[in-house]
Amino acid sequence: GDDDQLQTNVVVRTRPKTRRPAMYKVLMLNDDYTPMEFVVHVLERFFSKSRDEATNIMLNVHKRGVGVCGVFTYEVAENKVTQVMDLARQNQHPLQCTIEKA
Ligand code: TYC
Repeated sequence: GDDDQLQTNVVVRTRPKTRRPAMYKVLMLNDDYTPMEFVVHVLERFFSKSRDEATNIMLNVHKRGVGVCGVFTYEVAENKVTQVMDLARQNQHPLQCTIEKA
């Protein structure tokens, strides 16, 4: 009837198709020149670590060569790396950090 002709063939999903985003680790790399205090500052400022946490992470990176600063979506992880590298460059430190899929 008239009502059928008004049908628009739209299917409504009753179970929302949500996907968790892929997560990425931000890794801090050791070097021989960046001051320990600068690395601690970076971990406090950009990764919201307490002074104790930041010191532990920094010392781990110093001893083992690499450490995880945090795990984020790709966009946030990229932003963290850019912020860290910009501040390191401004202060003429060779500090490097990078992203790895979690
Ligand atoms: N190895 C540096 C030093 O002895 C300290 C350091 C720690 C540098 C962690 C970078 O990601 C780093 N001054």
